[in-house]
Amino acid sequence: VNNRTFPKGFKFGTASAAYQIEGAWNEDGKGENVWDRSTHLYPEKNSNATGDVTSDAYHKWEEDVELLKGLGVSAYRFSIAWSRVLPKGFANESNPAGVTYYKNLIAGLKKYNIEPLVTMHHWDLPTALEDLGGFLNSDIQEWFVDYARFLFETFGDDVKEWVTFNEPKQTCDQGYGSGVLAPNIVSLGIKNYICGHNLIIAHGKAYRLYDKEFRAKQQGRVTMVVDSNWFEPASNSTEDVEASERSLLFTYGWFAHPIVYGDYPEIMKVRIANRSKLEGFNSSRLPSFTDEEKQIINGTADFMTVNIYTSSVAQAIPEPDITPLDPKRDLDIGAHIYQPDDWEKTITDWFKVVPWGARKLVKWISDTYGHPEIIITENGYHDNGTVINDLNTRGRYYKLYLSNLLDAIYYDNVNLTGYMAWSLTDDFEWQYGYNIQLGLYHVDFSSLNRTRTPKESSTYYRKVVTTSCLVDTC
Ligand code: GCO
Repeated sequence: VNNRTFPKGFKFGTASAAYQIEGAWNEDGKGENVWDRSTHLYPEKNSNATGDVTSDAYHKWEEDVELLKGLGVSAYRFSIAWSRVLPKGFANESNPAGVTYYKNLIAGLKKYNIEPLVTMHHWDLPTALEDLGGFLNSDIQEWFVDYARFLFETFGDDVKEWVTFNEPKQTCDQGYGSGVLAPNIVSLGIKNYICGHNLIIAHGKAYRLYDKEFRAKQQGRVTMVVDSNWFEPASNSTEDVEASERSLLFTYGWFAHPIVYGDYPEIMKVRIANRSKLEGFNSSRLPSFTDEEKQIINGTADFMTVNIYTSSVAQAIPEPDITPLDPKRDLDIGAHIYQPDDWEKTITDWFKVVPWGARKLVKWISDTYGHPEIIITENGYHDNGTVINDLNTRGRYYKLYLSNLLDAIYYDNVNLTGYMAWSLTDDFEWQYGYNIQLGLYHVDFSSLNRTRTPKESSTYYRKVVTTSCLVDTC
């Protein structure tokens, strides 16, 4: 084995999410979710686009499974749309057609020995539950456990890798903080923390349910998918190095610390409590876990994950005045977070190509959480969706990121066991609609049958997957 070859058994796959690819938003008994509602009610918040049809995977899943087979991947990460299987969110009323859809998909994958890695919630909460307060209502903990039980019972004999929630930071910060994502509630610094709190406990309770009633028989694993940038210190001053660490703890640690160690990072608790006091709140804006809750959530990740696309710089700022929370200058974190102009950019502000950041981030996760098994659950490159000859852009991005991840495996001793490229096909990209795309396969959204065309990057990825190697001679 040379150091450009992925270890034996390394899992390559691709990732997707129900609302982004399925379409069929109101077909065969599916209930409405918060994304259906947001795109229909607030087109201006969603680039005037909807996921009503998108890449139409609901009807074209067989073709997509063939594409996966063609890539040679051993895993496929997808999500179940809660409101497709439980139209009103509650487990007492299920939708047989929705169940059949996922049963067929799972069977189709297994026929080709492609392992399903299933996300239970990828942002598409049923509106029936949102109308009761969604993630702001602590009852979500029980709604979610009932949903999880339904999924374990219905699919658990075939699904061995479960993800409870995808990118809770975005669900909460953007869904209940900045309001950029559905359900578009604006309450930065307050409701986003309440959302996160309920979500973490919901995760913990679902994990305990699996332990108690399903694990012995089904022998699967349960985790959460957490996203983060790497935050490079602006300088090697102690202050900037600390600002970088704080940024990681407020981003990745917000969710990872509770599910690994049973509580929020100390620095988060201290900073938010102090600031809340100065702001005149009579308790911290960050809720605290009871002892019983701590026990429920402690140790509830069977393996760790990370979605990484890009990196930022973190710079210490003087302890700020108490002014309205500004997402650009995150006062709770106490850092100025930015992406330098001279980093390689793509077509959006959001995104710089920073391959070395991926290596540093997985090393940080490994060091911070006791050398766990880690799977990259999303990584990918976006452009405006018209580029088929993407070998030197998307293909290059994959090569550079994978190369840095190999360095993490061989030189930093990180126990990285899998990698899911985002995404198999072009899709609905949330607030960007169809203006940015990340697929290995192009989708013609103007054609009735949503024709898929391989991009050059799919050929590149196939080569990596089938040889496990990044260079020509391994
Ligand atoms: C997530 C991600 C994906 C996006 C991807 C590319 O929530 O897991 O946001 O759904 O499509 O990050 O933008």
